[in-house]
Amino acid sequence: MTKVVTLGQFIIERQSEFPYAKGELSRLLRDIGIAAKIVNREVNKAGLVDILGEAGTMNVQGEHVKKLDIYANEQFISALKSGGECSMIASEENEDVIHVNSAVSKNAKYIVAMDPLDGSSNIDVNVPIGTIFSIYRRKTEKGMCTMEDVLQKGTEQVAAGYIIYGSSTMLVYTTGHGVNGFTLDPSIGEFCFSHPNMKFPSSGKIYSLNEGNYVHFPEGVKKYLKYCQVEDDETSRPYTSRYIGSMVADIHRNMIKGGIFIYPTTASSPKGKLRLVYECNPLAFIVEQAGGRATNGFKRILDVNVKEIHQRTPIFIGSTDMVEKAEEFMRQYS
Ligand code: AHM
Ligand code: MG
Repeated sequence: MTKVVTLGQFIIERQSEFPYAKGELSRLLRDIGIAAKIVNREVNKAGLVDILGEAGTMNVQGEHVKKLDIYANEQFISALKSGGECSMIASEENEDVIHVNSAVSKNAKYIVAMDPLDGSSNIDVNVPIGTIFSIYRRKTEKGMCTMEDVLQKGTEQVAAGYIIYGSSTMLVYTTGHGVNGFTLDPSIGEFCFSHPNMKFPSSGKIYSLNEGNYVHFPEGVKKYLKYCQVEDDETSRPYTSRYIGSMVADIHRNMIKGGIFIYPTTASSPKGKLRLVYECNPLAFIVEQAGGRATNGFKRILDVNVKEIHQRTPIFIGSTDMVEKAEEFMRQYS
């Protein structure tokens, strides 16, 4: 009989691989796993809002129904606060950083940046959504954290991961020693080790970007898109277009099948739409750890200087050969 390894067991077995290996990072990952299960339970019920009440209104029991992204934010923050290993949190849902001031946490060694529920436009339509998280070791020794602790480059991440709430729910993470994936078995309520040592295919046939923005794309992206659509037997073109509109789901699919995801600058988002600290850096870390590539079209995402927590960036991420090809077009035309 195959032995089932749960996320908790796996984290303990691999603890020696973690930087500083003192157990704190293991506990932090475990806390994130617990919050993910609670959020998953609510995400699965999202279709019942008509019965239970629309988000932002009262449900039939007269209780206030929270929007799912607010609910997810609260669950992750509460798990991180009570876990005691995180001293500061940056979240897409909060304008400012959150200092965890409890006696146990204020000297904790780790900072977490997160997008608690990414793909918000898909929440109400039963399409995969995700959670993205990034973990840094704080720079200051103890006491209240400063902005220096959170404004670290992507290269300084000690761990990063995502949860995809899809046809099944998965948690995928890295601590800089490859990428491993766990699938939630709802019957036992555990994330079970299912995708060992995930690898991004070096080339692929899928391109994912919002083509509706075509007229506003930089010239390099327009030319790359045309390249993807031209017939060529040797490189199996034309490629296939797949765009879910949930970055986690688009990148997860591409990691399994091979492909590129692009969110470039556009006329309405001249700095790009996606956020560096809690969307692009963690996904870039995971993708690089799986053998893929992530740049802003010219420069490695993980090397971009971080000036503020909600900073935006264009992103080209996925199979190395495809991202390099897109960069060639960017260098030539943009
Ligand atoms: P969100 O954080 O408000 O959900 O926005 C991020 C999402 C990504 O998951 C997705 O790739 C992108 O926005 C889709 O944007 P668009 O609708 O402009 O294509
Ligand atoms: Mg988001």
